[in-house]
Amino acid sequence: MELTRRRFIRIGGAAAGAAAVGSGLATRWWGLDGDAVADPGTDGDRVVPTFCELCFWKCGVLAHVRDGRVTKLTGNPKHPLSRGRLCPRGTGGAGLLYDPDRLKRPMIRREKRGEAVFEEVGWAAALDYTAEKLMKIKEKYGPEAVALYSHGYGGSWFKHLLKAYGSDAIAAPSYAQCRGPREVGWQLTFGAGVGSPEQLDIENSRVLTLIGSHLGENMHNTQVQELAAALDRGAQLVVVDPRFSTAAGKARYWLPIKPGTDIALLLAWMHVIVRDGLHDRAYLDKYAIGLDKLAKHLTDKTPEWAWTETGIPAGTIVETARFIAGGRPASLVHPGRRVVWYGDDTQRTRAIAILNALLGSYARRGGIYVPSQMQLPTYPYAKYGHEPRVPPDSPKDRAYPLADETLASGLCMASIPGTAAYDIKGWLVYGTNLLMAMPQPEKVKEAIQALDFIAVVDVLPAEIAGWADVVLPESTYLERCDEVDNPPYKVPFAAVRQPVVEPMHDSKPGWWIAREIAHRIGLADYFPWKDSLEYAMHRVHSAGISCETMKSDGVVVGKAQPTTIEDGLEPTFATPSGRIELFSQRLADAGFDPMPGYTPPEEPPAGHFRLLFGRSPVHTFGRTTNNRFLGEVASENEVWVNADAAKEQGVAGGDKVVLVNQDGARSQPIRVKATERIRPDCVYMVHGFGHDAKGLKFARNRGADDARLVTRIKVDPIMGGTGMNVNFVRIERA
Ligand SMILES: Nc1nc2c(c(=O)[nH]1)N[C@H]1C(S)=C(S)[C@@H](COP(=O)(O)OP(=O)(O)OC[C@H]3O[C@@H](n4cnc5c(=O)[nH]c(N)nc54)[C@H](O)[C@@H]3O)O[C@H]1N2
Ligand SMILES: Nc1nc2c(c(=O)[nH]1)N[C@H]1C(S)=C(S)[C@@H](COP(=O)(O)OP(=O)(O)OC[C@H]3O[C@@H](n4cnc5c(=O)[nH]c(N)nc54)[C@H](O)[C@@H]3O)O[C@H]1N2
Ligand code: SF4
Ligand SMILES: [Mo]
Repeated sequence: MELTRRRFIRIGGAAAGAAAVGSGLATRWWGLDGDAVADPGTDGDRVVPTFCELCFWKCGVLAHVRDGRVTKLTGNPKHPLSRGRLCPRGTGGAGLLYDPDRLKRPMIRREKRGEAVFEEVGWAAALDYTAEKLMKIKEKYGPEAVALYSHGYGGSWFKHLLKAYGSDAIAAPSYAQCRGPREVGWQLTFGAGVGSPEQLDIENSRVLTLIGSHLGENMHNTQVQELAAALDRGAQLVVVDPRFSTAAGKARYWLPIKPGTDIALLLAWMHVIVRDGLHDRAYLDKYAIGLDKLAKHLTDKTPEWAWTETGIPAGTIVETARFIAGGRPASLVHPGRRVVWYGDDTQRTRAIAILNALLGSYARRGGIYVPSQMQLPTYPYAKYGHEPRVPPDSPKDRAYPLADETLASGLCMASIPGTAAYDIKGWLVYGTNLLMAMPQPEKVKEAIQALDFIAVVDVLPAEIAGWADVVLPESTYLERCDEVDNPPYKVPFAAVRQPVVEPMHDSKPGWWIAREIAHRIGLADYFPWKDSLEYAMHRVHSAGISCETMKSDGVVVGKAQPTTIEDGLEPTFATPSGRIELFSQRLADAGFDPMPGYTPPEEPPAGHFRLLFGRSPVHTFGRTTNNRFLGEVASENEVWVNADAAKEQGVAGGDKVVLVNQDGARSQPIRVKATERIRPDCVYMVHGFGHDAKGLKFARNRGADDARLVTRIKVDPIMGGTGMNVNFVRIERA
């Protein structure tokens, strides 16, 4: 069967979201509509419902098992996030379970930190060692000197452990290196964050505008399914991206914007909408404040002005502004997810929020919905005994009072002695590969070298594990039960992760590891349950949900609540004024622009390109690039270079090059993709390749790592997010 490029990038209709239902593991990949290999024939298998951990979306999975082996993974039709389908990554989850490179036994470091020389030890020795180190730090510096970095759903046990121990220094790169600015931008405007899953009613949108956010490559399952459904129903897309993304291929308008100038475009769109009276006046009168001030602020933000900044012709700006307004209130401007781009990111997402407000799309069908959540009582364990101390996550004399979570970058810097309010001396790292996820990886290494202790809980020998003093091998999501999942969503629901097969090797589930540590440091009262399934079922039962149904269905969906004005919801806004704040007094009081302003980005130096990066539909960061199933589909990244620019540089498609950034940082060799699909002033690559960890035998030395080129950041002054699209590279032949 022939796989054409056209079919591969197709995201319409049934091809979206990996139509893997009823097919084998490696069959019917996203975009393929025939079986590539014979169906393994899994009729009669035992089926265990659980939820996915190949990314952080947590789709419901039906895991098929025969003779103790997982035979295939399909989407749970009852689960509202999967709706019967998984994305390609979720379908390939068994590639993680059966990864021959998995961490198999606990290990203790035997040579210098970072040299990755370890001795395998038993669990008792590894846990005793961890407990001893934690107690030493507590005695010497106090418990708040230990930080936890935690990403992924199994991290809840370690968060609980650290709070019980006495520290609130808990962070993930998914905030200050990802969603943070948009949460703050949204809170300042609507009084509530965007949340994850994003509270966006994409399936009912008439016009969907994407600023960057490359849905279809960014493969969060439900969003992509909803996008496909909306397109099938005739919804129109406006895509603003310097690169012709997969979504751009489906769009009515593609605006190849000059990187870093989006605020100018957003202001000009708002200028046209307000000038021409295309905004939802009745809605704004009822729910918003500050329209007069905004209108005044927009007076000189004309399409002609924005043209010179963005490279988008004034006529196109006017036309698209009218087009977007024409779809209101079911006209949704997506807030994005990885929004840490240029350091003005809170203001850019504020601009997106304000534009949505002008369209009247908040709390509207086809716009932004107001979620509901299934309430589950907490398990009755001991109350945390300590007075919380503010984590030292911002440089000494500079605070980010509007940040609503702790900054991973801040905790990292606070580990370099003498730079913060107090020094961090110990790290617990759960499910985050900080050396690829954090900007300025050399600083991360400096921070690690200054620590008294670092423990890593992971499933794979990722780069970060190589820097650990003790490595604690966790069982994968298919071998364990975690906390119940009950996120705010369109419908209230609760889902359980159940062990599908026995833990392989000498790995242990996170709940067990955390509890064993707790028992060794006098915190047994905080872990009174027998195991995590008993814990989860206690919570489910005390919410009045049948444990039997939960176990057999994997998910229980509650009664739908009104989520939009159309359903009878009367929205409220937890802002100081109780209204949508087009003008933010809070920002003004904190010394920031109360309405978004525009500052032009820096130009690339001669011979340089701005470095942009994004996602592959078949991988999640670097966490799946060692997965053989997924590696079969994509095993290395390429650098996208505009075809004319490539010619000027004397390189052609397929050539291997090295990218060298403004500070002299060099990438690994990477193949060129010469294409018309990107502007000539930037280059683009997928994040997550270019592993150098010895133990990742499949992924090692395949493609290049963008993180090592992010030696420069621009910090968002409002909430401390690390803008990372501010590095420039030149192209050298490899
Ligand atoms: N398959 C897959 N899906 C994922 C993930 C994954 O690892 N794999 N990760 C998930 C997570 S945690 C996140 S945060 C999201 C990230 O996904 P997104 O939030 O969609 O990420 P972005 O960085 O916004 O999007 C990258 C796109 O922005 C464009 N871009 C770069 N600079 C600019 C600019 O200045 N202006 C404009 N308008 N566009 C620009 C790039 O060309 C690229 O198409 O994806 C999620 N979904
Ligand atoms: N340069 C650059 N930096 C980035 C980004 C980028 O695009 N470019 N993206 C940013 C974004 S949007 C985000 S959200 C962050 C994400 O950054 P991270 O949170 O670091 O995510 P991953 O890279 O997926 O790291 C996951 C680690 O968890 C391990 N793991 C996987 N499953 C399990 C499990 O079940 N248990 C345990 N204990 N470990 C597990 C993996 O082996 C891997 O070591 O990175 C940010 N940093
Ligand atoms: S979006 Fe894909 S990888 Fe993420 S949870 Fe869902 S199926 Fe798993
Ligand atoms: Mo993210």
